[in-house]
Amino acid sequence: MSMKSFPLIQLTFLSALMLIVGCGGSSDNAGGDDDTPVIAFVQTGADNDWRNAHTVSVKEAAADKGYDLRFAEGQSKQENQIKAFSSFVNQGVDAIILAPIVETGWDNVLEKAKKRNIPVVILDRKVKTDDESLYVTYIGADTYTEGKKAGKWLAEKMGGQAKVVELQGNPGASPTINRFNGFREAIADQSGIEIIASQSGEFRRSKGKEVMEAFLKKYGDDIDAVYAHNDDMAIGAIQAIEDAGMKPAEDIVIVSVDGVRAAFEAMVDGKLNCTVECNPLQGPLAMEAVEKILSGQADQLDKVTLIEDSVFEMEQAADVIESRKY
Ligand code: GYE
Repeated sequence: MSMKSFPLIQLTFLSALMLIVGCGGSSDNAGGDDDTPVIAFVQTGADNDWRNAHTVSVKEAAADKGYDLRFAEGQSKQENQIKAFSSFVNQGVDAIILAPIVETGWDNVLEKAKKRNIPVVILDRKVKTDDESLYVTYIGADTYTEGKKAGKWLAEKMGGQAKVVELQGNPGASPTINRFNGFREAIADQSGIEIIASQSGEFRRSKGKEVMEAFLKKYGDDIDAVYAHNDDMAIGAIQAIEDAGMKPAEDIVIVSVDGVRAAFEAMVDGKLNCTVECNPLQGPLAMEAVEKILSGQADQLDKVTLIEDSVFEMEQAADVIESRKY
């Protein structure tokens, strides 16, 4: 069901929306009458290296399948994502892939898509809904296990004794919630590991730096370790630690999540101790799911697909950095 008609008024609204939310890659055949499937992707934003690699992966995988991809990103605001999602429903696209910024608040738009028989794939972050039939499948990283791996690694590294500060991701986002809880589960039996402060750095480098500066002002030398929910915030924290005249990875041990290239570079430079991988190259899996759905084989898809990842330490970084794909 490619788009057969595309009223000018909608096109104008869409163009305006795309300007507002900074979208790219609108389809050339909007309103065209070939049979190319039209797939919409509603991304969270473009806040960090992981997110940008994720966007590229989805766009490339869509191109590989020969799909016409319409892209919108919410500039980290759910409100923008909801508007873009609704607009894609109104356009009657063939499927929508949603990477939801936060877990809750999606039922209305998902119901709207269901009423129009537009299948939805939830990618990367989870949604919380009482009605699981509102989406076909969820594909993403096992972010709870990532948090556990970070906690386990840190407890071992610190010999069970450390005062830890935590840089959380966006409030309400599934990886934030899972990395928060998974880490706590891993250190539950470690009475010597104490989380002395925990605040959101919004998964951003600049915000990670800002929050770490405040932590350093307040707790100074008491801080033994940083747990950052992503690498970009860890890199911001590294800058703050250096600005405070301390040595990252030596005076303060740092563990984060994602495994982006900049984290490997920081490890090679001896400034980051460990990163728990979270693979953003999810485009091919997403497009395989879309292909199954469009060919009437949605029932073959698992409701949940979790991607397993590895842990990388500073000592291995130089050997593996060249093989990193993001
Ligand atoms: O770790 C972070 C991004 O949702 C798993 O979101 C993803 C996270 C990733 O902003 O860097």
